[in-house]
Amino acid sequence: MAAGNAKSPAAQDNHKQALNEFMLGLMRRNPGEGEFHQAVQEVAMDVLPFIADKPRYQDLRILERLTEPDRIVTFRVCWEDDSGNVRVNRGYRIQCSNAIGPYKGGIRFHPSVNQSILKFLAFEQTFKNSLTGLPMGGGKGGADFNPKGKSEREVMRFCQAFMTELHRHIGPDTDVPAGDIGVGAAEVGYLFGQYKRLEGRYEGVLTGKGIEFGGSLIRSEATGYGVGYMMDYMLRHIGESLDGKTCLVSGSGNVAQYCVEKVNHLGGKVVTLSDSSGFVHDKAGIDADKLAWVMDLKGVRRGSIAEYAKEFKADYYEGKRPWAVPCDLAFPCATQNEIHKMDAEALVKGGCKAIAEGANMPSTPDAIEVLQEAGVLLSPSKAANAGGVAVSGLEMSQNSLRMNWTREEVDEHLQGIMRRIHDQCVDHGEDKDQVNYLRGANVAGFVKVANALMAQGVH
Ligand code: NDP
Ligand code: 2IT
Repeated sequence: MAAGNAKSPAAQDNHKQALNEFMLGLMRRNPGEGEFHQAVQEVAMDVLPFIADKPRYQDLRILERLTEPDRIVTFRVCWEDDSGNVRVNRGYRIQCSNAIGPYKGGIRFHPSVNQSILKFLAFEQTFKNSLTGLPMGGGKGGADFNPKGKSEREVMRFCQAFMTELHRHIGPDTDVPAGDIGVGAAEVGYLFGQYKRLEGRYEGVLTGKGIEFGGSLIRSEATGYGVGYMMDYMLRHIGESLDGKTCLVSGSGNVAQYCVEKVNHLGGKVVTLSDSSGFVHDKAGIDADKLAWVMDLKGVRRGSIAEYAKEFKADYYEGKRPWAVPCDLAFPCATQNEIHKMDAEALVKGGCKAIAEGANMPSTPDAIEVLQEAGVLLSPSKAANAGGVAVSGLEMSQNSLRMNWTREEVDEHLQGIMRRIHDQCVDHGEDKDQVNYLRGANVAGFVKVANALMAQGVH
């Protein structure tokens, strides 16, 4: 099925005007929320032309409704550090849409967290979750808490204080949070413990839990593995494979680590990793042993990626991103807006042919334009990193069934879900000679949520 966009210059002018009007209204209603504007514009660019000849979507104001979150909760998180000082942070939960299932999405602890960033993430999550085919709505939460330099007990006390307010807004059939930047298995454990203490119920209210208390096998690996599978399907679609390809990965946290593992498994060679201090370039490739060392560095010792360069005699570039290193494929897995226009130009110059986004919204609009003009295949985050939330959905299923599936069963489901996401992108994004994965993901993600909203009456 083609997206059915009218391509005449007059139709394109109309689409441009509709987009401008829509964005002006959105920006007026949401001043100072740059990341939210960016995420909405990326979706509206594809969805407005798609609904141009579908008056029901317009009359029922579906896109307007989806860009106004169902609700936003903000709250004070007050806790004591190890020296007995009282600390105050701001917590959030943004419930964007529960049209197709309970709100679902991660929790981010990072000093940069604000309402704009969480609104963009909750909005994106709504379409991503729709693409998985599982019954999950979209939400996101977090706090401007910086876990860096905090002791384990401080992190625990912060999680307990955060959940002391959050618990009244979530539940296994209302809103099911998980991890994101700064929130991994340890934090999910502390959050779960506090929820259970407050509610007195043992239920699947969070995903990414430890295997011993209701977690799913492969959840930790799922986002990074899914990114690898998506790239594999994109390459297969054009008759190629990852075998022998030189790959750039940014970030060195959960998503980056398991992306490297899967790329290695599929025959690619990863030569970079990064963090907030800079990036390392290891021409010899980051093999399984080096990756195990990185997992310990980041997951246990909470150190800087600069240490990798010393340990393995690799090059280290302080304060820089890896995109100027020549490559075949790139996997941004750190954070939003980490590929700027200049980075995109460097990627094109360096020979990059395809990108699968592990991080949420890692490419700026300028960068996307450069990449698309150069014909680089670009799987956007809402498609490429959906494996994480997909296995979260499978964790919810297993909790409801009160049973656990094997690694093989979960991985098989994950591969099937990523393949179906790929195929939906092709269905809605196939152009003459190339798949526009951005449009495919935006339109496919939108249609299901929009139809559910329409069926449920005006609200
Ligand atoms: P982690 O906290 O495990 O790792 C984050 C990584 O990104 C670290 O290497 C961190 O560096 C780096 N980073 C974070 N913020 C910045 C910044 N402002 N500038 C430069 N580097 C930065 O998080 P995840 O791996 O879980 O998340 C990475 C991305 O993937 C995020 O965009 C997240 O939203 C997305 N994602 C995560 C999913 C999941 O299941 N965890 C699912 C889908 C998407 P440092 O170590 O120095 O802090
Ligand atoms: O951005 C994301 O998809 C996540 N952080 C995972 C969300 C989830 O509920 O597993």
